[in-house]
This record gives sequence, C-alpha cells and structure tokens, in this order.
Amino acid sequence: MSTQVFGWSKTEAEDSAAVREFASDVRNGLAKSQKELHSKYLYDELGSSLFESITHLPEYGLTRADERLLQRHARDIASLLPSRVAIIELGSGVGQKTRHLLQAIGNPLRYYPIDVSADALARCERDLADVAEVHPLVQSYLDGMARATAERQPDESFLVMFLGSTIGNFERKCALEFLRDLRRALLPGDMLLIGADLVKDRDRMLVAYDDPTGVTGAFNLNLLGRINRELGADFRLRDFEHQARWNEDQRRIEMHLRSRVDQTVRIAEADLTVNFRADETIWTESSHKFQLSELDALAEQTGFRVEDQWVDRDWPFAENLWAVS
Ligand code: AVI
Repeated sequence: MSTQVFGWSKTEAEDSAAVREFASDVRNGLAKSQKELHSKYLYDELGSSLFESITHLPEYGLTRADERLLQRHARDIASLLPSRVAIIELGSGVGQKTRHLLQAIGNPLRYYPIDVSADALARCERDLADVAEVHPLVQSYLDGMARATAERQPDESFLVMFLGSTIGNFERKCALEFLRDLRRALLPGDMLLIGADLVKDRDRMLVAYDDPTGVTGAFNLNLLGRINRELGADFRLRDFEHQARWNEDQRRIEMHLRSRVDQTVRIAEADLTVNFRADETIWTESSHKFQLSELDALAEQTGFRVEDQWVDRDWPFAENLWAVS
C-alpha cells in the first residue's frame, strides 16, 4: 500500500491535491449567501480555448487594444528600459502580444513566461525562440517571480509584464496587495508594464461580456460543465443562463450564472447537495474597469513611480510603465 503511495508520480499526487482544493473551494463558494465560484476555475482546456475565441469577438476590443499599443509603442517602451534587462511575463499564455517588445529590445534577451498552462508555454517557447531565450515556468505568479528573479545576473534589471487587464480580475483590495507583493519581489531599477481596461460607455462594456454569438456565455457555463467532469456533479447546464451586469459603484462587470428554475444539484466529490431558487445566481467573475487617475494612485500606493502611459483611442485601454520607486 505504502509502496503504491510512494510509487505515485508527482503529477498524480499534485492532480489529486488540485481536485481536493477545487472541491473545497466549490463547497465554500456555494455555501455563501451570494453563491460564488472563483474565476480561476473558468480556465480548464475548454475554458482557455473559449477565452481565446472571446479575444477575436468584434464586441471584445480589449485584447486588440492591448496588442495595438504594444505594437505601436514597442520602441518607446524599449527606449525607457534599463540597458541590461530580462523579461518576466505573468500569465503569458502563448506570448503572442509580447513578440513586438522582445523584437524591439533585441537579443540576447532572457524571457521568463509564467502561466498555469503547460501547453500554452510549450507553444510560447516554440513561437518566440527566434526573438529571445525562453525559460517557461508553469507556476503561480509569485512563485514564478521568485524562481525567475533568483537568476538575476550582476547589473541586470527585470521588466515584469502584466498585460491584458488581468489586474481587473482581482478585487480592488487584492489588486493592491498583489502589486505590493510584486514590488517586494523587485529591486530599484526594475520596472512593471501593466495593462488596464478603462471605464467606457456602459452598453459597450456590457456587450463585450454578453456577446450575441454566445461565446462568453459558453465560457461562463463551461465552469459548471467542468464541475460535472472533474467533481462528479450533475449540473444541468440548460437550466442556467449567463448574465453580465455593470456594477456602477464598484466600476466592474460581473459575470453570473442565473438558475432558471428551482433546482437541486449534487456534487459528489465535494460531498455537497446545493439548492438553487429560480433567479438565484452564482457570481463567477469580476472585471474591474479603471480611471486614468486611479492608475497613477495605484502605482503610488504600491511602491511604484509612473514612467509613462499609452492609451488606445478606439478602445479605451491604458498600457502603463511603472518603475520601482
Ligand atoms: C482575462 N480577463 C482580463 C478577461 C476580462 O476581460 O476580464 C476575462 C474575460 N471574461 C469574460 N470575457 C473575458
């Protein structure tokens, strides 16, 4: 028995720890009076490819604005960086948007993409090998940061990239704490390039998260499908519907899954039976939107100094270059 346990590959042990953590998060989230599920669980293999499709939707301009800014201003950004620099990217995915900047900086350049998806990192390593020496890290953001910065060379600085307004998916208080943690992992001379989606016309924001093609709806509903697949639950996906709401006070889009009927769901691996009333929702994601002035304050509150900022005209989105102060 014990031989078998010790004979487990690390991956199997890690997998079962991940299932236990998922089950425990689902149990805790669905016990709250406003039921919720953490947005990180939206990104299994199917969820990640649905998100990739979202980035091509005509209604979702965020990713294109981010990439436009990086392409147009790659040389401006490169000119503001320290002469000896290595790059860390948090949540790189396949790293497509980063190519422009890596090219503008020129070789030789070490690039540490950090992501939870090993498949995305394998593609990233293959696709960017011509513009950088790629060191993929399948880790959480802060663990990956620690690994990458441990390889700092004498007189070298780091540029950390945090693109795509992923910071908007943190609660505002958690965003502050996260940026402070990030700052603590850096040294004077290091920089942060952070993308943030700006507050814009309400209907434009809402349709970006509730597209008529239904891709964002499928992305959201897949979370229940994932719970069925991984935790042996019996959610009937057709008895739930996707909702996007604009929360004016918090300046955020919220994604919810609304129960169409009174119903009971069993989640075997979480040893949980949950009742839903018709109209009750599960809150699955927040996407905070920012004012320009708020971004400057955020830099100051977290130990950074604003170096420069570029804003897209077609889809209000800001790329911000901050230095460690
Ligand atoms: C990854 N993140 C910045 C996206 C966003 O816009 O908040 C996730 C997303 N959710 C629905 N559509 C896109």
